Amino acid sequence: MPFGLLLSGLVNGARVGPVLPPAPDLKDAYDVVIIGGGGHGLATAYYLVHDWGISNVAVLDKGYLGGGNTGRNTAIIRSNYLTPEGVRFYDESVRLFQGLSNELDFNILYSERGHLTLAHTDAAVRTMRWRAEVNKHLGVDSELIFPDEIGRLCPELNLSEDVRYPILAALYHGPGAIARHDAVAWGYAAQAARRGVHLHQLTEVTGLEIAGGRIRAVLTNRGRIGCGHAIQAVAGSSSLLAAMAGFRLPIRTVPLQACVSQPLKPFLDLIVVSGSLHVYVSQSDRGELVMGGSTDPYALYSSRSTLDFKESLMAHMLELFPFLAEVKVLRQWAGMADMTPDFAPILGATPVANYWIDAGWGTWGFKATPVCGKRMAEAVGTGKVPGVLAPFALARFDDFRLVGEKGAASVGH
Ligand code: FAD
Ligand code: PYC
Repeated sequence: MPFGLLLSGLVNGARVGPVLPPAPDLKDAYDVVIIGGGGHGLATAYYLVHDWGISNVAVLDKGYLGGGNTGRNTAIIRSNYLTPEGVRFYDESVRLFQGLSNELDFNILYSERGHLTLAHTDAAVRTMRWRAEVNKHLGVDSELIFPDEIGRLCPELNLSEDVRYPILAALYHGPGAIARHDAVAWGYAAQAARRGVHLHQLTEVTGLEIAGGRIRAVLTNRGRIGCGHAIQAVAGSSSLLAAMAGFRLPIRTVPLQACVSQPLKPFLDLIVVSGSLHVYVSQSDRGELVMGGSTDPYALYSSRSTLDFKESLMAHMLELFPFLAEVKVLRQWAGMADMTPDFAPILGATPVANYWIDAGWGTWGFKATPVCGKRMAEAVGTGKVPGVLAPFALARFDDFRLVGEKGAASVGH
């Protein structure tokens, strides 16, 4: 229980939630400049000061804090990945998430639901079994279950064999959870600011000053800011920032859309995912169904939403939950997903000294917010990339050491 929340329940007039201090004056230079005020940038700022005592830090965002993919995702948190590298990494993040309301003294509405990934083909059953075995080997709670057990866990699912893609089995992952995504950004922002980090919104990085192979300054719409280190954590804009730094990323930016229904009486405890039907859905505390599907099939730097997405997602939703036919979609939106070829992130050092990267988050990076923040801060604080980040180095694309996670993506492609 976050202490602040308890206090606000017991003491009349007690302040609730994070209040950000007014933006301080922009300094000429900082020890560390973080480009991107999404969850990843803000978490890194928090752990830099909390774990390493580095407080001369600025977070710059061209828009508002949490206004990128952090405020646009479907907030699914899980560690049931396919590769040992991925499982270890996301498991650390789930553990950090479990204690985050207390750590940030702010209720992020963390809600452990259980996560069901449906398999409709023999190939999918094989991949789910594979994931279950890797997960169990690393101490992560996952198992392959079959229609009887699926029906007990989620009686609302259409388990008929007389449909286009009958459900053959599922990967069940008990620790699967959701959280209030904005609260994660606000909680990290407030705690970082309280410890002296400068948060500058409406501050766009337009260029980078590099000399002698090392980052010296970031150039912004508000002028030049010198820095000892810079970290780019800009998700959909990752390739644009890397181009300013003079290197290329194996990333395509594509839109990913989502929507919510009107509020319904609670009926869905679990998070349900079908990669084959391109559906993931959970029910929020407000009763809305939070739903998403596959990425748009073309590269685009745009966050517009389309009728085509809504129509195809609803068709697939109704295959799984036919009784929802009369339910209305309340609102729809999109984010920009920075997709890598192996569906794993790009973390750590870059060809430019003291210029660090946190990118390649595609459709899967919200759940990694705490572990990225903590371990990227450690990399900057110690000058050494921690072991849990090492497999995700940019250099893996030169060395043919990919971390193939496509089989663990919730989103069909
Ligand atoms: P963002 O939150 O995008 O922050 C980057 C920030 O950088 C932005 O605020 C932007 O304004 C700023 N910026 C960009 N360029 C500049 C510049 N030049 N100067 C200054 N600032 C700049 N992941 C999951 O784990 N589970 C899910 O269920 C899930 N569902 C998703 C559903 C949708 C519809 C989408 C779009 C994504 C989903 N994701 C999910 C992915 C997840 O949202 C992202 O991977 C994650 O939020 C990335 O966080 P971030 O902090 O790196 O980036
Ligand atoms: O990574 O679990 C995930 C996810 C779900 C929806 C989008 N991404």
